Parts: sequence; structure tokens; C-alpha cells
Amino acid sequence: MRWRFLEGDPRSELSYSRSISVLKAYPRVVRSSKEVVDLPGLGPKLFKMIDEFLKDGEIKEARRAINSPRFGVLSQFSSIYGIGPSTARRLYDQGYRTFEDLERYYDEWEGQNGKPSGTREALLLRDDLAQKISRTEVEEMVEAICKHLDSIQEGFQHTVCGGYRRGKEYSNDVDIVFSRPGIDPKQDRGMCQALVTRLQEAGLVTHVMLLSSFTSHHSPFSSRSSTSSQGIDTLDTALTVFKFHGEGRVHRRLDLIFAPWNVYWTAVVGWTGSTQFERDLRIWAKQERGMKFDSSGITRVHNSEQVFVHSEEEVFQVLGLPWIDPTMRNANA
Ligand code: DCT
Ligand code: MG
Ligand code: MG
Repeated sequence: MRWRFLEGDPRSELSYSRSISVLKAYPRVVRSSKEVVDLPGLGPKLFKMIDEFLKDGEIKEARRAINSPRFGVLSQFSSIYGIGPSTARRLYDQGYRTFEDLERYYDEWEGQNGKPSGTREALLLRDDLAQKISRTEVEEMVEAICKHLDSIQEGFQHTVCGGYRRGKEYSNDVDIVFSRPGIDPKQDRGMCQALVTRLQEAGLVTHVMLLSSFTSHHSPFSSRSSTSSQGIDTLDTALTVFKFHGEGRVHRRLDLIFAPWNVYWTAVVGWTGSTQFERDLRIWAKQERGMKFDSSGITRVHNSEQVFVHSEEEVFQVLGLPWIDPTMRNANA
């Protein structure tokens, strides 16, 4: 799956990703591919791999990837915040192999373009950002952030989403969705920006990678397309880097999302993940319900009518699904 991702073959990557999530959800130990022939999303190629793994303890193709220097370098490069697989491949093809090579490349880039490069910053932060965040530290960050938000405007509700909400012991970043119940979103326009500015002034946000009210939910580096043209159902999003003052503190990635109250719960579902769960939810909504689901809202495809919800249960209800506990949404590899 990772090899396909790094080499830019999204169809195949997604197919492996789905197969992995299906196998992961299978409650018994698999002793032969015959046991899983009836599971959805698995094909002949995967059955061969399962049997090969059961027989040899590894899969040749996966071994080839792991042993390939190119795979190693692309993995490293794409671990940098802001470098996606296609940039990683371009850099590799131009002969770059190490982080030091990349530092030189981006230094030159800065010299030529006369402006700082976000990726150069991310390279400096790479050791910090590679460290995982404990639940305790997530909670400590959330408390500090909410205190600052309260000092700007009281009455906001928040949910810490992402891996934390799915029960993961350690997260790669912190994702928080905010909204003010019953308030016309026009009134809170600019809150995301205001909070980021406040956190910057407090010296807690050290870098802003993206500040946007124009895109719905996605990182600047992901290929998810913008979903709706109406201004009302886009979310204010800030992708930032956060660091507490003091010795031994580490830079952390922090995603802040501000949603209008009537799509707060779709935003919570959309930002809870996992990524594979979100993919499947979107496919389900479209195929089974004729609806378009994403974190910025649910719309009926045939008349573009928006469906508003008031709880997470209702999101699932509208989609015709039973509520699924966040800890059961860990469908990623
Ligand atoms: N998400 C999504 N599509 C994307 C990016 C994110 O559907 N292109 C959703 C799924 C998870 C949620 O947003 C938060 O994403 P991340 O923070 O990237 O992942 P995570 O599941 O929180 O895991 P971690 O942050 O620990 O790596
Ligand atoms: Mg996260
Ligand atoms: Mg995130």
C-alpha cells in the first residue's frame, strides 16, 4: 500500500488500503485465503499474497519495496510536513537522497525566490514532528487553547477529534473542532484567524502552515478536492505548529477547525476519521443514500439540499447507519 502511495498509484493504493481494513476487521486468525474469499473488497491477487505470507512469513513484493533504496528515500522525504509523494519523487529523480540534500535544495530555493519556504521550516522541525503525542499532552494542549479562545469569546463548544478520539494512545497531531451553539456563523467569522493570532501572540503557535476559509476539510497537501461551491458550508481551518514554553517541550502539529453550528456534528464525524473510515462513509452516503457527505456538511445529490443535524447519532441516522463508536473507526492499516 505504501509503495503504491509513494509511486503515485492511488487506485492500487486504495485497493490495498481497503483490503487491509477488511482483513483487520476480521475477528479470527486467518489460516488460509479460502477462509476470506467471501469478504468484500478482496481479490485474487490479495488471496495469493495471503497464502504466500502464511507459507513464507513474508510477501516478496513487500520485501522488494522495503529493500529498495528508492522506497526508503521516498518514505523519508514524504514524512516531511509539506512534501507529498509527487514532490518526493521529483526530488529523488533530481538526485536528492538525504535530508541534508533537501536542506541545501530549499536554502537555494529561498535564495532564488527571496522568501521563506514552509518546507524549509518543516525540515528544521522534522525531529520534533516525528515524535508522537501522549493523551495527557493532548489534553494539556486543548486546555491551554480553550483558555485562550474563552478570553476572545465565551460559549464555544469543542470536540478533540482524530486519533485521540478513536482512543489511540499516541497521536501524530491534535485535531480540534469548535463551534458556538445557536450562533449565526456570520457572527463568528474570523474566529479561527483570531484564535491563531492570539496563540501566536502568546508564543504557543510557532508556525502557521495553512489558514483557510476557502477550502473544506483537507490539508493543502492532500488531493481531496473542494466539495462545495457555496460559501456557507466551508469550514475555517488552520493547520499550525504548537509548542509549550519551557525546557524539553516539543513542537506539535495542531489542526484547528471552526464549523457553523448546523454542521458541527458532520465536522466532528469528518475529522474523527480514520481516513479509511471517512472514505467508506463517503462512498456509502453516495451509493446507498444519494447523499454527499464530508466534514462541511451533508447534501442530497438530486437537489443539492443541505441536511442539518444536531448530534453525532443523527449524522449516522441520516446516512442510514447505526452509530459507530469512535474506537471502532480505526480502519486504517
Ligand atoms: N481526514 C480525511 N481526509 C484527509 C485528512 C484527514 O478524511 N485527507 C480525516 C480523517 C482523520 C482526521 O481527518 C484527522 O486526520 P489526521 O490528523 O491526519 O489523522 P489522525 O487519524 O488524527 O491520526 P494522527 O493525527 O495521529 O496521525
Ligand atoms: Mg490527527
Ligand atoms: Mg490532523
